[in-house]
Amino acid sequence: MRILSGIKPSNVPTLGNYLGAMQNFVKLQNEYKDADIIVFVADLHSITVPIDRQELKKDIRSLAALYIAVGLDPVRTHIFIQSEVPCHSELSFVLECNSYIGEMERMIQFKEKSVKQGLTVSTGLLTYPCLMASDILLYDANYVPVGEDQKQHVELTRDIAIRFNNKYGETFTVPEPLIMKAGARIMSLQDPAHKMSKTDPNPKGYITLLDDINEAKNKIKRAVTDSLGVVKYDKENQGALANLMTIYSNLSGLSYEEIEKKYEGLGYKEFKEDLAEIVGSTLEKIQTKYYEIIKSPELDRILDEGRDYAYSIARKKLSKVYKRIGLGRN
Ligand code: ATP
Ligand code: LTN
Repeated sequence: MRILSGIKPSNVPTLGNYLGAMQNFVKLQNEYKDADIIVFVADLHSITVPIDRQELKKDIRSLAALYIAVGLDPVRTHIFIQSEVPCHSELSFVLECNSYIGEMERMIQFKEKSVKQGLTVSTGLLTYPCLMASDILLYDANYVPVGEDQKQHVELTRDIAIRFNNKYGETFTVPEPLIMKAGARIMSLQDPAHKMSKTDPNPKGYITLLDDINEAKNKIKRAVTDSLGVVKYDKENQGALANLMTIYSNLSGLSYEEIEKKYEGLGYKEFKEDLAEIVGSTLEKIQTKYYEIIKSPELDRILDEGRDYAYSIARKKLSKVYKRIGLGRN
């Protein structure tokens, strides 16, 4: 059984990325001892929107180090950088020829991002789900852990795989998305109607894993809350508090009921102060490991191993695909 996932290296990952994706990779790694686990830095996905070259370089290395800092064990999990395995782009074109423009235009993320960008939407942003499908199908991944917002792309990957298998014969494993319920969608600290995003123009809305600890604590203390003044999980009427409770529950392991009990008769202030401490100590642990690994030659060794492992699997699959279609000489 193989589990595979990736994250775009655009800015530093947020607490949303951590709770919606990275933390789940670690849980799966520790739970499924027999599974083959592949986690990559999806750097080709980052260039679908305009991005500064220096920033990209820095974010690629930084995300690789953060994977290890949050608890991925390079002995158990293969970690690599997507653009170092050219098969991803190669298969992507083949899949573009086996999917429809209408399917791409239907993707919610495309619609949202293209509205934001107006006339300068790149072709790559439209075809991006084919690249994501390649990331998954090259490795015959069985399970793909992602946040709620990526579910539609994994479903499209399934459709493309099934269509290809029907047309050319059994070639790809049809993957399943793995959406972990709690923490699947962490919302902005300033606007609970929008997901926490590292591209939010208001930095008070998100906390990144490399934020200064005190600054991060202050963002929690200043997060918007509702007017009821009671610590009770009620997504409908107290969306902002429910979001903070989700973060609290995920980081502390306490259930919503246990948190409600703990703060019975107390206001938001105590709750937020404790949450700020919890977030602070989580970041501190991650950052200590991060600063150790980011400057060590060990990181390059891990990424070389990951690249070679990924390449050996991907190249075989791509040859099979080319043969099935009739490309090349033999
Ligand atoms: P952007 O915020 O720029 O749209 P993104 O954060 O959605 O980008 P990635 O960085 O590639 O895109 O996301 C990596 C993973 O983190 C995905 O599985 C995604 O579903 C998850 N994720 C992103 N934001 C959140 C969030 N607010 N809550 C939970 N999970 C999230
Ligand atoms: N598109 C995803 C990141 C991503 C991914 C993948 C996730 C790229 N390729 C393959 C799982 C499997 C995103 O933007 N969050």
